[in-house]
Amino acid sequence: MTRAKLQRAGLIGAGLILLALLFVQPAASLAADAKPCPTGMVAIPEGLFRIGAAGRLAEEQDAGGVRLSSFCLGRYEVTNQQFAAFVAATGYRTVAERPLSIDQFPGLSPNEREPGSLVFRPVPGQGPIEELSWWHWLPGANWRHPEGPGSDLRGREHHPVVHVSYEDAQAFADWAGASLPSEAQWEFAARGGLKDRVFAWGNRWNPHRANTWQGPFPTTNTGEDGFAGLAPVGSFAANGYGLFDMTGNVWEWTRDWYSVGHQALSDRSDPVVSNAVATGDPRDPGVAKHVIKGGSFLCSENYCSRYRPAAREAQSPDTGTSHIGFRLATPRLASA
Ligand SMILES: [Ca+2]
Repeated sequence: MTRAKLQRAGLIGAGLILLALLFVQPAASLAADAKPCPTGMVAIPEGLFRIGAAGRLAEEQDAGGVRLSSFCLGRYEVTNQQFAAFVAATGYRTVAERPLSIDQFPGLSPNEREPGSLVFRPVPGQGPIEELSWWHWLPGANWRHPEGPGSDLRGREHHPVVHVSYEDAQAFADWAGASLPSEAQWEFAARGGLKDRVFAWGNRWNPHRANTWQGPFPTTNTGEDGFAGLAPVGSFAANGYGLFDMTGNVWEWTRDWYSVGHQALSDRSDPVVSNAVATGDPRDPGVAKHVIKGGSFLCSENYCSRYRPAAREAQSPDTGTSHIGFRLATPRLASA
């Protein structure tokens, strides 16, 4: 082990101990034969699985065998309380809190370059609904003010942090001495030990197993699952690996760059698509995007239904929204 690795191992310990103190529920003990994961993380066993799903959405196709080494994954999505600790310790300012660059956006007026983020608003039920018309650029919206100026985090300490870009999530992970999971790690973990099932718990949809949208999207969320918006992490049952909110609540950033299908991952060990693919999202050519996983409280049966482990979306790395967060991963530490 190199000095750099030793230093990093020390950071992992310090950062994750701090995180452990902030978790809202105690971690379950690991199996007796498992090498330890940091407190607040779950040991995911090594395994071979078929990534993606045949016969569903185009971007999920070309499911192939992927082999993974054992790793550790955050039991919960990173919360506002945890992100606040990071900001307090580092003075970090998120992308949504910075003005848009005049170099990158020379055509915008100073007012239009104000810091802000994308916020979801339900659409009135009358008349035709334009695709994505439920997203609104809101100056002043950021992780501290999820619905813009006037909103705050009171009572939301244990909600997942939102309005975080990929860069913000990566900065938090660096501070914690961890990383973001790869798409393959995330999907394997979301399956919870089940093989080729549609959902994280089996093949039958159950709105009471996760924070999703009930009712016709984007007009009416009935809140049948108990939450019309975000839920505190861990509000729904864990999957087979003891992981919470791998279905819904917030989408979660992964390290992989997005392209349609899984050709780049099939028949590989511990794969990650680490090269930006500017043509990866045919809906938005020229923009390289990261894979996000798990769906959110906005995913519904009638519109998105991307709350399945195999489902995926593409997200521009500089763009956080009110329904994207993340969780941490680390390599499985060797036993002492
Ligand atoms: Ca989630």
